[in-house]
Amino acid sequence: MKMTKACLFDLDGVIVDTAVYHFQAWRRLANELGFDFTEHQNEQLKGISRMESLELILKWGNVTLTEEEKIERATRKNAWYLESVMQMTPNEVLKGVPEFLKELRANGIKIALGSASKNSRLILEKINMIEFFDVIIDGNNITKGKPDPQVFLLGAEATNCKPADCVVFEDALAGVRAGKSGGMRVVGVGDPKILHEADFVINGFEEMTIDRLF
Ligand code: B16
Ligand code: MG
Repeated sequence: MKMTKACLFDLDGVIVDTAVYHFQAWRRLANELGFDFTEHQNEQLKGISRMESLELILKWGNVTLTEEEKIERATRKNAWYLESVMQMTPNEVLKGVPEFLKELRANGIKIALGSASKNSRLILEKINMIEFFDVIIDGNNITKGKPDPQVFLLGAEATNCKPADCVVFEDALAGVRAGKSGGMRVVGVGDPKILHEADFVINGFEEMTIDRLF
């Protein structure tokens, strides 16, 4: 029988939806550089790191920058993004998440964050969720982004659990692949057509209960 000793959660798109704030800030940056991009293109930025996102956006706009200019632009984008993050409230936590995390905790299952974001602690504080997490692994701890499994392997290790005893929750295909290649079971959160490589897909946490983990 499969055991579940730890659950590893992505942040953006799983616990809370920060994608819209990323989109607004990246768009502002693109507009400054003289071009625009669509919400559809923005989908490709989900789950990937800040610098990888910038590279893609610059490609869309056919803009070339020096390494120094890239860092300067990414820093500006992050400052705009943080203006939105500072306004976030606990109302933005996605439906059913606190209830599910309480259920995990009541059953002695460890809870870890596995996010690409370097702002994850601040976001978790703003939405009043930081207390739930036994372990936080994020963009500050990793050298390889998803689909590399590093973020989830470090999460499993920090909870003292084997990958086979962990379940990952992910909204991005790159994240589903990261979990699977790390040897974990993966629950997709969102569109089953995009996340079909997951073990199963939920629409949201209202439909998730602990018995579905085993
Ligand atoms: P930051 P996740 C990811 O969060 C976002 O989905 C992605 O759009 C963003 O570029 C990345 O974090 C880095 O964020 O600029 O705050 O370091 O889905 O891995 O929780
Ligand atoms: Mg995500």
